[in-house]
Amino acid sequence: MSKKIYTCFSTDVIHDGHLNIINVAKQYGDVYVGVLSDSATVKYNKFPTIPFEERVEMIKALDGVKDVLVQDDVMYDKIVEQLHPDYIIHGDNWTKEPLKALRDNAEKLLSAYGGKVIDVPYTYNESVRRIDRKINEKLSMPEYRRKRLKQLIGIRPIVKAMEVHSGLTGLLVEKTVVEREGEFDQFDAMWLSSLCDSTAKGKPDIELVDMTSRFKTIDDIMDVTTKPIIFDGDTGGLIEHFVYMVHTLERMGVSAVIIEDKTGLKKNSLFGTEVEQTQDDIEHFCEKIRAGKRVQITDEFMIIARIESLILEKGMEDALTRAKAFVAAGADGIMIHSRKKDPAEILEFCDLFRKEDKTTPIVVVPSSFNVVTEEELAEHGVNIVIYANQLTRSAFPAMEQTAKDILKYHRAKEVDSRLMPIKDIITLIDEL
Ligand code: SPV
Ligand code: MG
Repeated sequence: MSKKIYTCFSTDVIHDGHLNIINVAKQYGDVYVGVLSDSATVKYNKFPTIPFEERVEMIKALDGVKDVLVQDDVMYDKIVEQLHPDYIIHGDNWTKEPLKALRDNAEKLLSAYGGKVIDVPYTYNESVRRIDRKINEKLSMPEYRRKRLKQLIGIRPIVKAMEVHSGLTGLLVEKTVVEREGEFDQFDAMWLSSLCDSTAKGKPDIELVDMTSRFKTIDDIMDVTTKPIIFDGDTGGLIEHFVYMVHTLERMGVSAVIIEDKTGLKKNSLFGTEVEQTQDDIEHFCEKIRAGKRVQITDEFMIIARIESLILEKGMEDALTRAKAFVAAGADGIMIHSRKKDPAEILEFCDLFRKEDKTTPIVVVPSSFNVVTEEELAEHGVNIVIYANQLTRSAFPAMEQTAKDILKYHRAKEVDSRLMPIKDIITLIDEL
């Protein structure tokens, strides 16, 4: 009986590298190719640009492929149980982090019955580079990027968004992939925080940084990334202005705007009742939502209503009444905020809201109630978790310490061991 050799493709385009793997694999026996499902792909790879069924057909049509299998998990356990391959073959990029966990997993499973892994030199020539670039460009186009947030809500147990305020922070959120205990993970989306966008400019978070400047930040980020963007629209401003904000964000390819039900001089919610903040009345805020929905062109863009009742200590009942009214006015999602350390009130809100509304996406920002896990939030019906400011808050102390130490020692040697090598910064930035 001929030997079975298995490989898994997580790609939208077949290039020289894949053909090379099949050619090498053929020499060992019958070639079986797995196609990674969407939900597994988005854990560590780019979002697929073609539907799963098309990827299956594309691989079935390849010369030398005996059969195509669906691979639902990034790891090989189920496939090995199902197919019992003699070999698993992969490009040798899986000998390095974070993909090394894949190789370790394959090796462990195969060694149980004498199977073997095969590493083939990873092909990265000009043609592969061009294909990578084309996929990236497609993913970054407004019509592809805009709809991706809704797509991700459909396939992720909880969508994870991370704060960005510059091209560099965008790149970090775009590219960071980790592996922990056999699970890969990456951020799904970017949060364009008003707090961090303002802070990066040394300005207070009071709707002072104007929209022209905020759109420029979006443009800087979009220019070097592909992931969907959720924009912190503060109060949305005057209704007459908010419609123009929606128009521009949608055209740019932003996926969602979140506006909060406050009025007058907005202050950051994390001040709570320590500063004067006024909540908008329900009908006026509904009017704003309706106006935004009226000018929206695509079905993909989302206007998410953020409720400040718990922040302003107006009570759960008020928060729920508002949620119901805002959804009825057309809001595509509800963000509920709290500055308590204990997540209890947030979870209570989610449970009560979900009793009546099973589908409207819920968004939370666990800056204060940071003990809560993504799994717990998902269990209570949360769809999007936003890490709203942690990159800024981690970068600033590191920069401050470096500044102090250079002043103290009159040279930079003492800080050098803490710094990222220039070479690594250069490789972070894509060459065109
Ligand atoms: C922001 O990040 O700007 C927010 C979230 O609006 S919070 O700071 O928690 O209010
Ligand atoms: Mg904000």
